Amino acid sequence: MRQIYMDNSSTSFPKAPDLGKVMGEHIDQLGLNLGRGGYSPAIHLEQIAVETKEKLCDFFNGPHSRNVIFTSGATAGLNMVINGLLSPGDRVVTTCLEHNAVARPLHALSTYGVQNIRWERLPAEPDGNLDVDAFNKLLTTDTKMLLVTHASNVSGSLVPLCSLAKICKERNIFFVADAAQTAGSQPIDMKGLGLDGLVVAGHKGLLGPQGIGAMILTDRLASQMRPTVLGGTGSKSDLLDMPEYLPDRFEPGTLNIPGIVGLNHALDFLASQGLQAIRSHKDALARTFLEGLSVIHGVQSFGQAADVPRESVFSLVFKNMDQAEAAFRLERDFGILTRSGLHCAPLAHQTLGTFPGGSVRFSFGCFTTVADVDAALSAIAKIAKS
Ligand code: ALA
Repeated sequence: MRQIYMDNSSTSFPKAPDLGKVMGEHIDQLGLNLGRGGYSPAIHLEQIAVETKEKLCDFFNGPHSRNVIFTSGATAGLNMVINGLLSPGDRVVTTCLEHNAVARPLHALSTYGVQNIRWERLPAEPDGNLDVDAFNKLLTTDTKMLLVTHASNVSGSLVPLCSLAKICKERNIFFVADAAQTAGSQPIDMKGLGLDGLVVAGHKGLLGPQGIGAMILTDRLASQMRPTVLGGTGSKSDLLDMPEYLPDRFEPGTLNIPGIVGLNHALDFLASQGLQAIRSHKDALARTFLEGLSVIHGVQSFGQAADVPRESVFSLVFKNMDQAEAAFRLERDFGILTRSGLHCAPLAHQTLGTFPGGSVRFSFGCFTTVADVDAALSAIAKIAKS
């Protein structure tokens, strides 16, 4: 039986062609540290790291390559922004679609300890649509930051960054987007949108390896953030304080250099394909999937329609069946790999009305084919009928 991978929201698979080969060659031939030794191979590695940052900066139209900070992934970047920016008494606003990478640190700050941080969430419609007017009311001038997911990892709904950015700018509120689901899949223009911060994972739409991600900060946001992980940077080593300048201020310790080399390679592959072509392909898959679903009984789907811009991530609830059982049968009988449950996003499931049972999530990647989608539809119909 052919295996069909439909869990690209967890991590993309396959990755950029030859990713493993490129990373393996790096480890075997040049697996040194960077920012430490002054010898030429280390300087060469430094150039690869800077080049990777330049590619990320271009890709997202960020402020400057030095404002790109490597992280271990989106969760680390989001924690660094949340814990580094917020101070006692601050107010922070998010959507109610957030992943636990945002919800758990904010819950901890607003519930435990002496931080007295106020966290408010904008409710959304069950289809994931947000009411921008309601945001307008919630974003009072005492709000320090608006932190939103760019797309729900449960329903695929996109959050309208453009309208929200305008309100934040008018009120001098830091605006940060969690692009774990959309980097490499949707166009993101940091400068055009006026985003202060963008957090991305390297291992999803960017087609790189796990363990590498980035946060891109404007100087304005970075200057207000405390580093939350402190240590050696190979720079200003005479000081016990962290360096003031970027990226060193937020990049202590040995970086994931094989991950950086892999991400660099993956960014070249993405550039060779073109983001627009990837987007059109995924949009076509989404239309096929949603059209097919509309004639299948016994299964409910959530999220926006195919004619509305969205991510190609879909949550289904099989009626009269445990969702984990449905996912199990999808794999056992049809070779289709999905993710069932709450997808680390209980707030989003509460919004959709699928809490605590969860859903079966199908998430397409740039290598998913129309034949894969047809096979999924046929499997869903058979399971829903049984
Ligand atoms: N956040 C990832 C997901 O949605 C892991 O599955």
